[in-house]
Amino acid sequence: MQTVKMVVTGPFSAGKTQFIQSVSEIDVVKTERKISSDAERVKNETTVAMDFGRITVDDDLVLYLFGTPGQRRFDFMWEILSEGMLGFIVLVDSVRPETFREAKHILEIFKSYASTPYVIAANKQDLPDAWSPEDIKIALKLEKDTKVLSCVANDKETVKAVLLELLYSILERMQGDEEGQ
Ligand SMILES: Nc1nc2c(ncn2[C@@H]2O[C@H](COP(=O)(O)OP(=O)(O)O)[C@@H](O)[C@H]2O)c(=O)[nH]1
Ligand SMILES: [Mg+2]
Repeated sequence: MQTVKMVVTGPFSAGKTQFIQSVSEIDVVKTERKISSDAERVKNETTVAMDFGRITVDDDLVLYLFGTPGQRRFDFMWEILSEGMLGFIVLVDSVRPETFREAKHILEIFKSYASTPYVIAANKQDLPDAWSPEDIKIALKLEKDTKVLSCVANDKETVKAVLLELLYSILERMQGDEEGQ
């Protein structure tokens, strides 16, 4: 049995908790707390430590998903959560371009932790104001070969598609490493 650890990160309210909840076969271990102040306009709960979910791909492959807290004041958790990850997903809130800079910053930080494969998920594509994955790729100044995938976090199929793309990249990397030896 092979287990693969993936981290799901991205700005506050991008949809990380929803993303993990949609596909996890166990009840997501959430660590949400009520929040007050201006953030309340967006939502009134936030993830303070992490979300944890599991998805069985087949008899010999299980994915473990770790969702990060999105707010800077909890970012001391990020490096701890990234330990042992084989890949990561940066969720972008496609309807809030004012968060794109933060998404890019988070991407750079996770790249610095480990040189694993990653994908970008352009989330909330069901909403009319959503920026397209192509436009997000340009706005975030991503490299040409970076995968930017369309996603709706409450739609299990799109979440699975994102996870599979990352899994392919991870498997490709592993094969490349083997050939290089
Ligand atoms: N319409 C729409 N709403 C979403 C989507 N993903 C998340 N949301 C909503 O956005 C808000 C923030 O999601 P949450 O998972 O708590 O974000 P987190 O802070 O990244 O964990 C919640 O109200 C979700 O229901 C999506 O793909 N489409
Ligand atoms: Mg959350």
